[in-house]
Amino acid sequence: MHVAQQHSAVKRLPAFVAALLLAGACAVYAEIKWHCLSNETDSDRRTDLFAGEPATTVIQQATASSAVHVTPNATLASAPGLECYKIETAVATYYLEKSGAGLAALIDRDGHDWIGFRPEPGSGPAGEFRGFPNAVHGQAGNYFHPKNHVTEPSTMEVEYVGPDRVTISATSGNGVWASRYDFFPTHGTFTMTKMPSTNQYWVLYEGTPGGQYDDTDWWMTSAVKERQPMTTNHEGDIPAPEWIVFGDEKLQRVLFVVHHEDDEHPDRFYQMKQQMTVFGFGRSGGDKFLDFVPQRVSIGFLETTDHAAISAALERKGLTP
Ligand SMILES: [Ca+2]
Ligand SMILES: [Ca+2]
Ligand SMILES: [Ca+2]
Repeated sequence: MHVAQQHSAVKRLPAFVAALLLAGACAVYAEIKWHCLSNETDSDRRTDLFAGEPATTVIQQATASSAVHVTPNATLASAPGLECYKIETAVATYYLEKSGAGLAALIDRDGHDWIGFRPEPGSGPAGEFRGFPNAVHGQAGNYFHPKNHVTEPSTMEVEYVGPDRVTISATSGNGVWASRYDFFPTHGTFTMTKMPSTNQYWVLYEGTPGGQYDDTDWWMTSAVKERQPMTTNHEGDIPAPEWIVFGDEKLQRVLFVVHHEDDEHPDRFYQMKQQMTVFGFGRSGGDKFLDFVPQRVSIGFLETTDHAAISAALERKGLTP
């Protein structure tokens, strides 16, 4: 009996050691995760403003999930009857409306839709005008705008699906315009890839900062470092780097729009009927100025409202020169 007990204890020993090692490994992992989630310094936070880094990186590795996930046939309650690609990341959910080939919704981590497209004819800035990039308007067609009664159809195709990128292309029904959407863990990038030599385009953000338009919503650019109210327009070119952010006084978050290629063309902002933003790269009045391809404009969220932190984050991600 005594011998048998000894033998049994010896047999159990490896399991006991394994349990100790496992407990130790868990403790180390928990410590690493705790450090990432809770113990980062202000400096760390400043350098990781695309929410979720590095904490989310740890979580994502732990759950082995993709950083960018696409659902090919999604519907959007605010745009009934229209089919969308739904692209989900840790910081944003994008709804890319298929027939118009434009973003109909851009939803932050708290559920606020910063675009708020609605297709009802006649809704104007309260719905049908909203979207991104709304790039081709009244020149060789109306394309790359979520489908309203003016938008003409495009065809879209998923070109690539990987854990860190989803790429979807779009071709206008008349065949003369083409574009591409790349969705990354931290932002989305629209690229105009084909255009007629006789026309020009713009790239617009027409939407609802923080989920709805408020007079207290605000904007800043790379050059305008203090918050400007919605009632203040922006006229003229944004000097390099070309970016603008929009904020909502209730949120410690901005939506950014970055034009990767600097130019001297005007970049205009105004609010329309206190219902949506109208911002355009390559826009003055109703005139369009973007005159070559490829050109890229990225859009996404940053979990800060600090000008210097925004500037540093966009530069670090390679979105600005
Ligand atoms: Ca708002
Ligand atoms: Ca410029
Ligand atoms: Ca410009």
